[in-house]
Amino acid sequence: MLLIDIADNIGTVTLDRDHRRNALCEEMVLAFAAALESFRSAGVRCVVLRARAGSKVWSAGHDIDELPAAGLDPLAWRDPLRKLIRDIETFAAPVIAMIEGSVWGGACETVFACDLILAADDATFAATPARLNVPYNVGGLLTFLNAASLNLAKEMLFTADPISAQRLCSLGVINRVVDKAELEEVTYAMARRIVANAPLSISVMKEQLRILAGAHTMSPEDFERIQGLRRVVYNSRDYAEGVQAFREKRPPVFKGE
Ligand code: LCV
Repeated sequence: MLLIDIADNIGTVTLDRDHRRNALCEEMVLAFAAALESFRSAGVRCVVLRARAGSKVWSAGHDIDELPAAGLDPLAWRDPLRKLIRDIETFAAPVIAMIEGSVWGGACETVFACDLILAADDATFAATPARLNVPYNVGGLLTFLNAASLNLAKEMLFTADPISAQRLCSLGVINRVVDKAELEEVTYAMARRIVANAPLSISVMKEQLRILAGAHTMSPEDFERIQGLRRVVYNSRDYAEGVQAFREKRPPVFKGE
């Protein structure tokens, strides 16, 4: 499910589950965590997260077959996607997302949680909770808010439309858009520049920025209100319809109940 490589203090993780469009299943997330552990032991100073060259789909997001039945929080703390995001954010060295093809749902958040994003000119990004009637979790929405302006986050989340890499780059969400033929060279040139700098300074600044980006106060009452609202959504008939429609390869019919 993953190809792992270490060269010149750069660790590379290649998503390799194309038959399921690199959907992020639990087994893949656990393999990613193991890869990061091996990178830590090897003293890796920069990670590149990519799909195989020429991929049409970078990742189709959360493995829909692993979404829980209605009545259970689909993005609870222990969910594989939540673990993947935390592992990226807390890894001591920078993680560069190297994107070609389309990115969907939780994979969009995964990319936005990376430290740097370099994308090919054909890459697109679609946030899809509204396509499945999934009530995104608070930390996940914060990832989007830290990456994009409030109205862009709302456009992505409410329309679920794929947004071009060029547009996200013009809005500061993506670091670089590069011609696909040069993407790998430009990405690894940036990784080498990071590796040549001081790893302690970089890892401490990464952790400081993670803490600052997450420094939001919320009253227990507000948090409980949000969780109650989310429970209504994942308890709804629309939640079951969203997953069922995907499995039956048909458009969902949402009734707001
Ligand atoms: C499991 C899949 C998936 C998949 N899971 O190929 O952000 S949230 O809240 O929504 C969060 C919960 C989340 O991330 O949910 C997932 C959101 N992702 C999506 O909505 C994208 C769903 N996938 C697609 O729309 C298409 O698969 C794309 C456009 C990515 C690729 O289309 P393409 O025609 O190239 P297929 O659809 O034929 O997919 C190939 C196989 O991969 C499975 C899909 O069911 C199919 O399996 P079968 O060959 O058994 O039919 N697959 C694709 N995405 N997220 N399985």
